[in-house]
Amino acid sequence: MKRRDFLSTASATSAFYLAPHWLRAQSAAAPISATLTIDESSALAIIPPDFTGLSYESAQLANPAFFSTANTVLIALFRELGDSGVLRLGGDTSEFTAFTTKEPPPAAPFDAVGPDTSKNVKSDTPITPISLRNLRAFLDATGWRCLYGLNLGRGPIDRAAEEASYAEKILGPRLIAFQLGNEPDAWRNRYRPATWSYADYWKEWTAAHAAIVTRVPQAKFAGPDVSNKMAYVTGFAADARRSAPDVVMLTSHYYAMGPAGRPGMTIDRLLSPDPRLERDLKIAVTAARGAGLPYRMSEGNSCWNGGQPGVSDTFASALWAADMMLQFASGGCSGVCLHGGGSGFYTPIAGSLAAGFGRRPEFFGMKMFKPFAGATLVRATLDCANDRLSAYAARRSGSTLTIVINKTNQPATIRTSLHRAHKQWQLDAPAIDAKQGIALTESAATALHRNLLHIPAFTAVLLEK
Ligand code: BDP
Repeated sequence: MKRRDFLSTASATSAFYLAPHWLRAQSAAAPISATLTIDESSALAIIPPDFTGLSYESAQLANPAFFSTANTVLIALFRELGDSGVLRLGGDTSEFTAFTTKEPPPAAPFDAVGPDTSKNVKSDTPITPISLRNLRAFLDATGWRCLYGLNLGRGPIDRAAEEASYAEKILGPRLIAFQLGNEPDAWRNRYRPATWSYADYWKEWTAAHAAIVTRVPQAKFAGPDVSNKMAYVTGFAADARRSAPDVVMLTSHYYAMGPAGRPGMTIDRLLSPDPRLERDLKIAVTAARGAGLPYRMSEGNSCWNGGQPGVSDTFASALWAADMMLQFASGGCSGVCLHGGGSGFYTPIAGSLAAGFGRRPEFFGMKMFKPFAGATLVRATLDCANDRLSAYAARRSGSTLTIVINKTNQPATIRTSLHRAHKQWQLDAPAIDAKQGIALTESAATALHRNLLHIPAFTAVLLEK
């Protein structure tokens, strides 16, 4: 059976024809050659079934209709990405939420909100118990659970504690944990003085934690949900281990590039390996293991400050997302939440109730990861001089999954011990900078021929045997 998923009509962007040489697929060029060795008996990491996640601004809760069972299209899109998954609510706007039990609730100030940017002028957004009840039903319908961000940056903490008591009761088993504050490592000269440090944060976190558990003794926590300062991650893991047994998860963010608008935020850079990912992931996973906790990348995407147009919203982000998710999984991470919402440049799902919802290019990269949820990653060694070609393999209920992601503009020919496969999924687009026409196609395994895997330029191929 052949199934095609189209974003809309297939078309290359006009920018493609003006694009630098390397951006164009060189189909006739001599293929890159590589050797792939898969050790099917090894076990690198078990990928949790709910590995895939999405992150939305907390302000989105100000519209109770958004995360509700009435939003059937959004529910279907969540399920298309994962039978279970994690919805993280937080972001910069989580420091501007104002929980209220006032009836009737204030009118929703907007339909959908995009990722926060430095240009957004923020004001308090009301969240009411109705939004929480609708969110619970939405989560029940998707099979997903949630990480819930409370306002620690601007407070007051008593209001956050009241919100926590409602959220705990209403969300019940759909709530994984509360997070206190968004990116506290970036609060210096913003919500806190220039001298703000991890020690100050931990002191405040402890006081806020005490206020919340007084009202919600069974509350669970995740953190520190930082932007990039790994000292907060290691500090929090050690402190939580020592004195907060109700911390159930270690979290931090990852943006591959940023800020948007600065020179150098290009497709070329997004497709290149990022040494920071590997370095920080190792630090986080080591800290988490030391504390007996899972580690989740709780918010991230291609380029912060709202995303880079022409990069974050193109097919490059799909190849990047599939590769990035597998890198995090290989490093022992328990899940990732791709930030988005509204019609933000990097959002995987774009739209609103009024305008309808659609799949952005990145969505297809996340969807390609879906069969890996719940699988056991095995060792896949790719012998290749080009570091934009990557391969991963996993075992899953009697079958083996092999994925090759070709982020180069040349085709690749890969010698492998794999000689047969039943099914193939191919992720491609008319051009690397295409915004439409992204296709994830299922077919018989045609990329594999007598131990040779043929992967076209700017294409990912997943084989199942
Ligand atoms: C992160 C914030 C999030 C923003 C994002 C961005 O947590 O709210 O939307 O950056 O700037 O730091 O795109």
